[in-house]
Amino acid sequence: MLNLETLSMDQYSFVANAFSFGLAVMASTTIFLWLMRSSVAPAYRMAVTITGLVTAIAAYHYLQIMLSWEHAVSIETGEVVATGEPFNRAYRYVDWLLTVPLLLIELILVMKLSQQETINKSLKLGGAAALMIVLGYPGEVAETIGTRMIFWILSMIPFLYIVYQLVIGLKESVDKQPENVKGLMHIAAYLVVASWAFYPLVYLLPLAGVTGGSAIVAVETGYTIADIVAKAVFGLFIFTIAVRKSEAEAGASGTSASKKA
Ligand SMILES: *C/C=C(C)/C=C/C=C(C)/C=C/C1=C(C)CCCC1(C)C
Repeated sequence: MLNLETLSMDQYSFVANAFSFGLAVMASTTIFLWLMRSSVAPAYRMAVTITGLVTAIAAYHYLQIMLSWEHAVSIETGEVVATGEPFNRAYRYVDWLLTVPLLLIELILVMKLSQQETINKSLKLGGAAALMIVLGYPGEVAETIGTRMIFWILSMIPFLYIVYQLVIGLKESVDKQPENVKGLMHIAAYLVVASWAFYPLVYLLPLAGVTGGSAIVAVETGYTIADIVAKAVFGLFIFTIAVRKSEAEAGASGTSASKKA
């Protein structure tokens, strides 16, 4: 449905630059998070490690996406010509399949709930997230608008379940967090909802009358911006929460505040 030959040369390089920017952000965030890991208390190191793992997986896939974009077309006398090698949209979906459950697990880990609750919530939310991505893919690569629409609707079911869980289901756990991070925890949960809501909207753009080269630019740069917010910006939030909780627990050690599990 999205034909690369409808791109102008400027549109083609704009998207190439967006991928390159995405790669730089993901790679540098990974280095930062992993280097700073020891500045949080041991209880939060797993959350920070996974946060960096998410951006590392994304950095690798942005490299692949960038190369696939390069190989899919050649520039001949100022025109974008398809080489016959397809632009591989599966890289994004494989990336999401791995990173989306991990993002929810980061959020759950930094809350430091009981072990049972951590496992329960990770399985429920992580499973729903994986299902959402699997259901979205057939529509992303479909030839017709109708198919794109059907898989959008199917994928929206687990998506809405996750939103419900983040806004209502986790509220009780968020309310039990220490005072100095409660506000940040709320923002983190809403940041997930707001940044994730961007994806189904971007997916719909080709159905909303955006066509040809503009549709490709809108979808590819739209997903790239959303990825940067959902993985790197969100990751730095999780890191900040881990630092604040570590500080609060060090300050309160010996009092009941540090005994919360
Ligand atoms: C780092 C990548 C992230 C956070 C990706 C999130 C992706 C989504 C929330 C995608 C959702 C979709 C729908 C709800 C319907 C249409 C198909 C998707 C997969 C774009």
